[in-house]
Amino acid sequence: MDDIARLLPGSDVTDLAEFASRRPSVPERVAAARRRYRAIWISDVHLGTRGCNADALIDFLDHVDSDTLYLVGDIIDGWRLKKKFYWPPAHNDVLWRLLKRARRGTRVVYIPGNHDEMFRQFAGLDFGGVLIRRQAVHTTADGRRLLVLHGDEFDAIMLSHRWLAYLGDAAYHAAMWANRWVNAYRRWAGLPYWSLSKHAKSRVKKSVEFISRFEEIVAHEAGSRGVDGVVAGHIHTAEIREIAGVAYYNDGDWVEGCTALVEHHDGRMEVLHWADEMAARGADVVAELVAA
Ligand SMILES: [Mn+2]
Repeated sequence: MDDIARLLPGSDVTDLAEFASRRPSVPERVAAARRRYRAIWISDVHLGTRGCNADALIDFLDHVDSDTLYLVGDIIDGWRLKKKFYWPPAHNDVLWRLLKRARRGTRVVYIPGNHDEMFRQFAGLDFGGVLIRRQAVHTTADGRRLLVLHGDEFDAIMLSHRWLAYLGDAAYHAAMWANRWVNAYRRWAGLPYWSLSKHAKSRVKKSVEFISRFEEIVAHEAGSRGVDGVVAGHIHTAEIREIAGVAYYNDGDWVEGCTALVEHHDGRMEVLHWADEMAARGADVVAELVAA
Protein backbone atom coordinates (compact mmCIF):
# COMPACT_ATOMS: atom_id res chain seq x y z
CA MET A 1 0.00 0.00 0.00
CA ASP A 2 2.83 2.39 0.81
CA ASP A 3 4.48 1.50 -2.48
CA ILE A 4 1.38 2.49 -4.36
CA ALA A 5 1.02 5.69 -2.37
CA ARG A 6 4.57 6.63 -3.33
CA LEU A 7 3.65 6.31 -7.00
CA LEU A 8 0.97 8.94 -6.60
CA PRO A 9 2.18 12.33 -7.74
CA GLY A 10 2.65 14.94 -5.06
CA SER A 11 5.34 14.36 -2.51
CA ASP A 12 2.85 14.93 0.31
CA VAL A 13 0.81 11.87 -0.65
CA THR A 14 2.57 9.09 1.20
CA ASP A 15 -0.28 7.41 3.04
CA LEU A 16 -3.48 6.55 1.19
CA ALA A 17 -5.54 6.06 4.34
CA GLU A 18 -4.51 9.46 5.57
CA PHE A 19 -5.05 10.99 2.13
CA ALA A 20 -8.61 9.64 1.92
CA SER A 21 -9.46 11.12 5.30
CA ARG A 22 -8.37 14.62 4.32
CA ARG A 23 -10.75 17.26 3.06
CA PRO A 24 -10.83 17.94 -0.68
CA SER A 25 -10.23 21.53 -1.80
CA VAL A 26 -13.61 21.47 -3.58
CA PRO A 27 -16.01 20.21 -0.87
CA GLU A 28 -18.04 17.18 -1.88
CA ARG A 29 -21.60 18.17 -2.67
CA VAL A 30 -24.09 16.26 -0.58
CA ALA A 31 -26.59 15.58 -3.31
CA ALA A 32 -29.96 14.57 -1.90
CA ALA A 33 -30.30 11.93 -4.57
CA ARG A 34 -27.37 10.99 -6.69
CA ARG A 35 -28.34 9.42 -9.98
CA ARG A 36 -27.67 5.74 -9.47
CA TYR A 37 -26.38 3.30 -12.05
CA ARG A 38 -25.49 -0.35 -11.94
CA ALA A 39 -22.04 0.37 -13.36
CA ILE A 40 -20.04 3.36 -14.54
CA TRP A 41 -16.96 3.34 -16.77
CA ILE A 42 -14.60 6.30 -17.08
CA SER A 43 -11.12 6.48 -18.59
CA ASP A 44 -8.53 8.77 -20.08
CA VAL A 45 -8.78 11.38 -17.35
CA HIS A 46 -5.07 12.24 -17.69
CA LEU A 47 -4.64 13.72 -14.22
CA GLY A 48 -1.34 15.58 -14.15
CA THR A 49 -1.90 17.34 -17.47
CA ARG A 50 -3.41 20.71 -18.30
CA GLY A 51 -5.85 19.03 -20.65
CA CYS A 52 -7.64 17.21 -17.84
CA ASN A 53 -11.11 18.58 -17.13
CA ALA A 54 -10.92 17.71 -13.45
CA ASP A 55 -13.66 20.17 -12.50
CA ALA A 56 -16.19 18.55 -14.82
CA LEU A 57 -15.21 15.12 -13.48
CA ILE A 58 -15.61 16.35 -9.90
CA ASP A 59 -19.09 17.58 -10.82
CA PHE A 60 -19.86 14.21 -12.43
CA LEU A 61 -18.67 12.22 -9.42
CA ASP A 62 -20.74 14.39 -7.09
CA HIS A 63 -23.93 13.71 -9.10
CA VAL A 64 -23.77 9.99 -9.83
CA ASP A 65 -23.20 6.75 -7.98
CA SER A 66 -22.95 3.09 -8.93
CA ASP A 67 -22.54 -0.42 -7.56
CA THR A 68 -19.38 -0.80 -9.63
CA LEU A 69 -17.01 1.83 -10.98
CA TYR A 70 -14.51 0.86 -13.64
CA LEU A 71 -11.48 3.10 -14.14
CA VAL A 72 -10.48 2.04 -17.63
CA GLY A 73 -6.95 3.41 -17.78
CA ASP A 74 -4.96 6.60 -18.30
CA ILE A 75 -6.41 7.99 -15.10
CA ILE A 76 -3.07 9.51 -14.12
CA ASP A 77 -0.67 10.59 -16.84
CA GLY A 78 2.67 9.31 -15.58
CA TRP A 79 4.39 10.08 -18.89
CA ARG A 80 3.64 13.79 -18.73
CA LEU A 81 4.28 14.03 -14.99
CA LYS A 82 7.78 12.69 -15.50
CA LYS A 83 8.45 15.42 -18.05
CA LYS A 84 6.77 18.25 -16.23
CA PHE A 85 5.19 18.21 -12.82
CA TYR A 86 1.67 19.59 -12.88
CA TRP A 87 -0.71 18.70 -10.09
CA PRO A 88 -3.34 21.30 -9.09
CA PRO A 89 -5.62 20.70 -6.06
CA ALA A 90 -8.54 19.64 -8.30
CA HIS A 91 -6.50 16.62 -9.40
CA ASN A 92 -6.07 15.57 -5.78
CA ASP A 93 -9.82 16.07 -5.37
CA VAL A 94 -10.55 13.56 -8.14
CA LEU A 95 -8.33 10.93 -6.50
CA TRP A 96 -9.87 11.69 -3.13
CA ARG A 97 -13.38 11.10 -4.52
CA LEU A 98 -12.38 7.83 -6.19
CA LEU A 99 -10.80 6.49 -2.99
CA LYS A 100 -13.71 7.73 -0.89
CA ARG A 101 -16.14 5.91 -3.17
CA ALA A 102 -14.25 2.67 -2.71
CA ARG A 103 -14.34 3.14 1.07
CA ARG A 104 -18.09 3.74 0.97
CA GLY A 105 -18.60 0.35 -0.64
CA THR A 106 -18.54 0.96 -4.39
CA ARG A 107 -16.68 -1.86 -6.10
CA VAL A 108 -13.91 0.09 -7.83
CA VAL A 109 -11.96 -1.79 -10.51
CA TYR A 110 -8.88 0.00 -11.83
CA ILE A 111 -7.44 -1.18 -15.14
CA PRO A 112 -4.28 0.87 -15.73
CA GLY A 113 -3.65 2.09 -19.27
CA ASN A 114 -0.43 2.92 -21.07
CA HIS A 115 -0.08 6.37 -19.50
CA ASP A 116 -0.43 4.91 -15.98
CA GLU A 117 1.31 1.64 -16.73
CA MET A 118 3.39 2.04 -13.53
CA PHE A 119 0.33 0.68 -11.73
CA ARG A 120 0.21 -2.47 -13.86
CA GLN A 121 2.83 -4.10 -11.66
CA PHE A 122 0.15 -4.19 -8.94
CA ALA A 123 -2.38 -6.05 -11.10
CA GLY A 124 -4.15 -8.64 -8.98
CA LEU A 125 -3.79 -6.60 -5.79
CA ASP A 126 -6.44 -4.67 -3.93
CA PHE A 127 -5.64 -1.46 -2.09
CA GLY A 128 -7.98 0.79 -0.20
CA GLY A 129 -10.92 -1.12 -1.71
CA VAL A 130 -9.65 -0.54 -5.26
CA LEU A 131 -9.06 -3.72 -7.27
CA ILE A 132 -6.21 -3.36 -9.74
CA ARG A 133 -6.57 -5.62 -12.77
CA ARG A 134 -5.14 -5.86 -16.28
CA GLN A 135 -8.59 -6.68 -17.66
CA ALA A 136 -11.99 -7.56 -16.27
CA VAL A 137 -15.20 -9.23 -17.37
CA HIS A 138 -18.39 -7.39 -16.45
CA THR A 139 -21.72 -9.21 -16.49
CA THR A 140 -24.63 -6.91 -17.28
CA ALA A 141 -28.05 -7.09 -15.62
CA ASP A 142 -29.36 -8.80 -18.77
CA GLY A 143 -26.65 -11.44 -18.57
CA ARG A 144 -24.22 -10.26 -21.24
CA ARG A 145 -20.50 -10.66 -20.63
CA LEU A 146 -18.38 -7.64 -21.47
CA LEU A 147 -14.59 -7.68 -21.62
CA VAL A 148 -13.19 -4.49 -20.08
CA LEU A 149 -9.73 -3.34 -21.15
CA HIS A 150 -7.91 -0.07 -21.82
CA GLY A 151 -7.11 -0.71 -25.47
CA ASP A 152 -3.40 0.02 -25.90
CA GLU A 153 -3.02 -3.76 -26.15
CA PHE A 154 -3.79 -3.29 -29.82
CA ASP A 155 -1.24 -0.57 -30.55
CA ALA A 156 1.11 -3.14 -32.11
CA ILE A 157 -1.61 -4.29 -34.52
CA MET A 158 -2.41 -0.66 -35.22
CA LEU A 159 1.24 -0.11 -36.24
CA SER A 160 0.30 -0.80 -39.82
CA HIS A 161 -1.68 2.39 -39.39
CA ARG A 162 1.23 4.24 -37.89
CA TRP A 163 0.91 7.22 -40.21
CA LEU A 164 -2.74 7.45 -39.42
CA ALA A 165 -1.85 7.42 -35.75
CA TYR A 166 0.68 10.22 -36.19
CA LEU A 167 -1.68 12.32 -38.23
CA GLY A 168 -4.44 11.65 -35.77
CA ASP A 169 -2.21 12.53 -32.85
CA ALA A 170 -0.92 15.77 -34.36
CA ALA A 171 -4.42 16.81 -35.36
CA TYR A 172 -5.64 15.82 -31.95
CA HIS A 173 -3.08 17.92 -30.09
CA ALA A 174 -3.75 20.89 -32.33
CA ALA A 175 -7.45 20.47 -31.68
CA MET A 176 -6.91 20.21 -27.93
CA TRP A 177 -4.83 23.37 -27.97
CA ALA A 178 -7.59 25.17 -29.86
CA ASN A 179 -10.19 23.69 -27.53
CA ARG A 180 -8.40 25.10 -24.48
CA TRP A 181 -8.21 28.61 -25.91
CA VAL A 182 -11.75 28.61 -27.25
CA ASN A 183 -13.06 27.54 -23.88
CA ALA A 184 -10.85 29.93 -21.93
CA TYR A 185 -12.43 32.68 -24.00
CA ARG A 186 -15.94 31.27 -23.63
CA ARG A 187 -15.50 31.02 -19.91
CA TRP A 188 -14.31 34.61 -19.76
CA ALA A 189 -17.32 35.62 -21.86
CA GLY A 190 -19.66 33.67 -19.60
CA LEU A 191 -20.53 31.08 -22.23
CA PRO A 192 -20.89 27.34 -21.53
CA TYR A 193 -18.24 24.76 -22.38
CA TRP A 194 -18.05 23.89 -26.05
CA SER A 195 -16.63 20.64 -27.37
CA LEU A 196 -14.56 21.17 -30.48
CA SER A 197 -14.58 17.68 -31.90
CA LYS A 198 -18.28 17.27 -31.30
CA HIS A 199 -19.00 20.30 -33.43
CA ALA A 200 -16.38 19.69 -36.07
CA LYS A 201 -18.57 17.92 -38.60
CA SER A 202 -15.69 16.97 -40.83
CA ARG A 203 -13.12 15.42 -38.59
CA VAL A 204 -9.76 14.62 -40.10
CA LYS A 205 -10.65 11.71 -42.35
CA LYS A 206 -7.54 9.75 -41.43
CA SER A 207 -8.35 10.10 -37.78
CA VAL A 208 -11.82 8.71 -38.41
CA GLU A 209 -10.33 5.76 -40.26
CA PHE A 210 -7.96 5.17 -37.37
CA ILE A 211 -10.79 5.19 -34.87
CA SER A 212 -13.03 2.82 -36.80
CA ARG A 213 -10.08 0.47 -37.40
CA PHE A 214 -9.36 0.42 -33.66
CA GLU A 215 -13.02 -0.32 -32.92
CA GLU A 216 -13.05 -3.23 -35.38
CA ILE A 217 -9.85 -4.75 -34.01
CA VAL A 218 -11.04 -4.53 -30.40
CA ALA A 219 -14.46 -5.97 -31.25
CA HIS A 220 -12.87 -8.78 -33.24
CA GLU A 221 -10.62 -9.70 -30.31
CA ALA A 222 -13.60 -9.71 -27.95
CA GLY A 223 -15.57 -11.88 -30.35
CA SER A 224 -12.74 -14.39 -30.55
CA ARG A 225 -12.72 -14.61 -26.75
CA GLY A 226 -16.38 -15.57 -26.75
CA VAL A 227 -17.74 -12.57 -24.83
CA ASP A 228 -20.80 -10.60 -25.92
CA GLY A 229 -19.13 -7.23 -25.94
CA VAL A 230 -16.18 -5.09 -24.99
CA VAL A 231 -15.61 -1.82 -23.15
CA ALA A 232 -12.44 0.11 -23.99
CA GLY A 233 -10.97 3.59 -23.65
CA HIS A 234 -7.63 4.79 -25.06
CA ILE A 235 -8.80 6.55 -28.24
CA HIS A 236 -10.78 9.31 -26.47
CA THR A 237 -13.86 8.63 -28.57
CA ALA A 238 -17.06 7.57 -26.81
CA GLU A 239 -19.12 5.11 -28.80
CA ILE A 240 -21.79 2.44 -28.66
CA ARG A 241 -21.98 0.31 -31.77
CA GLU A 242 -22.43 -3.25 -32.89
CA ILE A 243 -19.54 -4.71 -34.87
CA ALA A 244 -19.99 -8.19 -36.38
CA GLY A 245 -22.29 -9.31 -33.61
CA VAL A 246 -20.12 -7.88 -30.83
CA ALA A 247 -21.23 -4.90 -28.76
CA TYR A 248 -18.47 -2.29 -28.82
CA TYR A 249 -18.45 0.38 -26.12
CA ASN A 250 -15.98 3.17 -25.50
CA ASP A 251 -16.32 5.47 -22.48
CA GLY A 252 -14.47 8.37 -24.15
CA ASP A 253 -12.36 10.75 -22.08
CA TRP A 254 -12.22 13.68 -19.67
CA VAL A 255 -9.74 15.73 -21.67
CA GLU A 256 -12.14 16.98 -24.26
CA GLY A 257 -15.31 14.94 -24.57
CA CYS A 258 -16.14 14.69 -20.83
CA THR A 259 -18.04 11.43 -21.30
CA ALA A 260 -18.79 8.34 -19.25
CA LEU A 261 -20.37 5.01 -20.09
CA VAL A 262 -23.10 3.80 -17.74
CA GLU A 263 -25.18 0.67 -17.32
CA HIS A 264 -28.74 1.21 -16.12
CA HIS A 265 -30.30 -1.27 -13.72
CA ASP A 266 -32.00 -3.12 -16.58
CA GLY A 267 -28.72 -3.61 -18.43
CA ARG A 268 -29.27 -0.76 -20.88
CA MET A 269 -26.07 1.06 -21.74
CA GLU A 270 -25.69 4.78 -22.35
CA VAL A 271 -22.97 7.35 -22.98
CA LEU A 272 -23.35 10.41 -20.75
CA HIS A 273 -22.12 13.71 -22.17
CA TRP A 274 -21.41 15.55 -18.96
CA ALA A 275 -20.48 18.95 -20.40
CA ASP A 276 -23.90 19.05 -22.05
CA GLU A 277 -25.60 18.09 -18.79
CA MET A 278 -23.74 20.82 -16.95
CA ALA A 279 -24.58 23.39 -19.61
CA ALA A 280 -28.25 22.36 -19.46
CA ARG A 281 -28.15 22.80 -15.70
CA GLY A 282 -26.51 26.18 -16.14
CA ALA A 283 -23.48 25.04 -14.23
CA ASP A 284 -20.14 26.57 -14.95
CA VAL A 285 -18.01 24.01 -16.69
CA VAL A 286 -14.46 24.91 -15.94
CA ALA A 287 -12.66 24.12 -19.11
CA GLU A 288 -8.94 24.09 -18.61
CA LEU A 289 -7.85 27.66 -18.07
CA VAL A 290 -4.76 28.70 -19.91
CA ALA A 291 -3.11 29.87 -16.74
CA ALA A 292 0.45 28.94 -17.53
MN1 LIG B 1 -4.22 5.13 -23.52
